[in-house]
Amino acid sequence: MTSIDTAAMTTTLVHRASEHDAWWRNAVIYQVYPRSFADASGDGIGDLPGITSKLDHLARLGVDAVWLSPFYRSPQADAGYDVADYRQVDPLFGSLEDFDVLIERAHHLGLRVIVDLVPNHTSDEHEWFQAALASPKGSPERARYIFREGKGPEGAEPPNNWQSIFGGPAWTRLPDGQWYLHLFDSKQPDLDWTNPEVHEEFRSVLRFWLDRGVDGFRVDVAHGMVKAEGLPDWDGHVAMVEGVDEEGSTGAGNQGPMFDQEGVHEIYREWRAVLDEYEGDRILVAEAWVEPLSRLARYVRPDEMHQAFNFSYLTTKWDAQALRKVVTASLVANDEVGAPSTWVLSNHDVVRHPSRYGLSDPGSKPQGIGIGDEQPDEELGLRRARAATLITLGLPGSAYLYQGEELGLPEHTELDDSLRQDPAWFRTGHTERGRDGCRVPIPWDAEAPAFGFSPTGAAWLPQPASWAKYALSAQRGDATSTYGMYRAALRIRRDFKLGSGSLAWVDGLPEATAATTVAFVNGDVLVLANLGTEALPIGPEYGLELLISSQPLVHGAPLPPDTAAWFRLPR
Ligand code: TEU
Repeated sequence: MTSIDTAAMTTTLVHRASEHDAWWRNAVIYQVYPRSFADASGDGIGDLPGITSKLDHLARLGVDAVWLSPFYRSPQADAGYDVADYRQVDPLFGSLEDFDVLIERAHHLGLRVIVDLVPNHTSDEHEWFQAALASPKGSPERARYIFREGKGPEGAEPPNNWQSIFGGPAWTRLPDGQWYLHLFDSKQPDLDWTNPEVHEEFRSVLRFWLDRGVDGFRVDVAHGMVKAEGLPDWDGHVAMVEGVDEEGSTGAGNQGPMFDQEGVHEIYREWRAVLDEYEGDRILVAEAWVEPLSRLARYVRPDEMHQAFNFSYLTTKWDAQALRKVVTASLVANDEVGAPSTWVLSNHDVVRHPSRYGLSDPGSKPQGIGIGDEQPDEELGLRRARAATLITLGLPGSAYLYQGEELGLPEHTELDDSLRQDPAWFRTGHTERGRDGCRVPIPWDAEAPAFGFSPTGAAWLPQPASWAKYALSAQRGDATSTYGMYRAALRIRRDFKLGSGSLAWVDGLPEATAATTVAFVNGDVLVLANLGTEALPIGPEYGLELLISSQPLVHGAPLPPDTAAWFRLPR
């Protein structure tokens, strides 16, 4: 078989190197899920002092910023995505003073800090909702939420047929007969974004955190805040963990009268103006499950948000051609509006990518994995995940990492159902396993109780015994470990300025391998990934210098299946 001949290589340029140097355009941002990162208090739930104690780990890893999932006062009906007070830290996680210490330490280490903003809904325990319950129909207190009369005799049926994303109806009835809308749990009533008071309040919340020094906000359900006028019926249903359809959609797009309405863009323009009043480059990142990518790009137009998670990329299967297609579409769509692409493979809502890639349909997106479900092939999944990471970090743009992926952590797929806490598990009548499996506390120390997550050995979800090998302590100092690979990749990415680089696909690969190879050039670096089942020959004579590989690789030897590598191109 002919090998890859870089001398004869032709390429198709789809994205030019960026001339902008704002930090967020090429930043690697690490998601911390506070309840599962590090527990300083010993109650089994991670907290802000725990995070502060591990910031040096993140600095050493080489990321640029940290995004913290919600730590605000909350009854924790959806692990903090049900906020009762947007300006207070929940005692579970610490205090505002703890937050100040965290951000000061992070900035000292050169790490920026992004916090989560949950504007689609509040907790039902928020003082606004409590006031709405205590006030009559038609009152200004109720006008902050979406209260409606029901249909049918005595209004006993919900105002429309919308389903909650967590399952069950999206409406709950009060004793006085009115119904309120909740796209998620009944303890998460949706705000009415046609009400100027809601706008005013959230501008003020933004200022509260900007004044405390945050570098930006990840905006929860950024595609859902405005609903179509009249709240028309819709027969579709969006599940929390959407399956991937075979029609070409990756499953990242949410349609329906509650998603991607024009009005959301006005909100982001308003917020952008607030951020622009502040010094430093403060950013907004959209959690918007919107397809196609050209629609998603509208969230990152110059006067709106800075970044939008690329869920189309996350939901793409382990398939070289599909990856090439989605990467091209992403870069083209974002270039149209002058925004970077924001690559992501895992977060607190999806099955961890090593486990997704270890399924018989690799990269498919299950609604959680439980003991009765197909169990991923752990070794194969990790092998592919490591290759996927080198593809991702080799792409120009920004990238998000989810805590634990630098350890190669799989999903906990054998969690006892009795321990599950995800509202989706309960609201679907135990048909969707939900997201607990990707939220299990991080193993830091193979020898310590709860693998060093907490000083007492307490952990709100148990870690599998097999996680000892993933602990940081078991990987540190080992260059071939997943942790070692991430550190090296982040360093090389920085040295070669890959984040602000270009992308040109390599054409004319040997026919037998073209369909199963991801091959692109970013600046001086050739990124090669073999997703096929045969080794991919690389001509040693062409002077490719191996920079890093996802599996041990001998110089000039063929690239094994499910392996990626970065090479420096000869000058
Ligand atoms: O998730 C929202 C979310 O993922 C859905 O909006 C999405 O449309 C769909 O499920 C994907 O097909 C965010 C948080 O990340 C999550 O943890 C919260 O539970 C949720 O919002 C409610 O705040």
